[in-house]
Amino acid sequence: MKELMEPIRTIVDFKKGVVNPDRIIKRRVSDIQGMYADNHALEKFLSQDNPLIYQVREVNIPEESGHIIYSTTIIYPGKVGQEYFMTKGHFHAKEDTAEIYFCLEGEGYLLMQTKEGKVFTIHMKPGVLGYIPPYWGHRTMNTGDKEFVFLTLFPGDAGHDYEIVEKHGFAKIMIEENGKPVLRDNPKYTPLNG
Ligand code: PAN
Ligand code: ZN
Repeated sequence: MKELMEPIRTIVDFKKGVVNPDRIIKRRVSDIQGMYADNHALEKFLSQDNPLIYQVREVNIPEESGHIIYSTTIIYPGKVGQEYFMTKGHFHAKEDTAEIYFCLEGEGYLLMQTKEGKVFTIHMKPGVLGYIPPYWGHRTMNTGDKEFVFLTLFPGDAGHDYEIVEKHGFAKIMIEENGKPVLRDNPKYTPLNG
C-alpha cells in the first residue's frame, strides 16, 4: 500500500507570517542588485549596510504534482533610490501553473507580466487576494510604510525561473513620485521576443 504523507498544521501570524517555518530565505539588496533601475542609489546602499529587503518563511511540502506549496513573504518598507523594495520576481518553470497571493498585513503591489510584455498590477492590502493565472511572471513591492506580508499558494511542481528576470527584467518598475507609487517603463528591460 502507498504510504501517505501526514497532514500538517501550520500557524500563520498575520503580522509575522508562518510561525516556526522549516526554512527562512532572506534576500538583501546585494541579492537583487541588477534589477533596480538606479545604479547610483544601489551602490550607496551596497557600500553601507546592504539591508534585508524580504524574507520567505516556508513549510516543507514535496515539490511534486498534486501538492500545494505555501509560504509567507514579508517585504520590509524602503526604497533603492525612488524604487520600492521588491522581490526578485520569477516565472514558474512549469509555465502552466497558477498561484494565489493573499495579503495579510501592510500594502503593496503585485506586478504581473506575460512573456509578450503585457503587464497587470493588483493593489494589495489586507484581505485582497490576487490570482496569478498560468504563464504570468510575478513580482511584489512594498509601497507602504510598514511590513507588507502575504501568503502564497502554488502547485508543488511549479518550480521557479529567476534567470529570465535576471536577463530581461520586468517591463515596468514601481517608483515613488510626489509621495505616491507610479508605474514607469523599466530602463533596464529587454523584451523577450524582440
Ligand atoms: C512566492 C515567492 C516569494 C518571493 O512564494 O517565491 O514571494 O519572491 P521570489 O521567489 O521572486 O524571490 C511565489 O511566487 N512562489 O512561487
Ligand atoms: Zn510564483
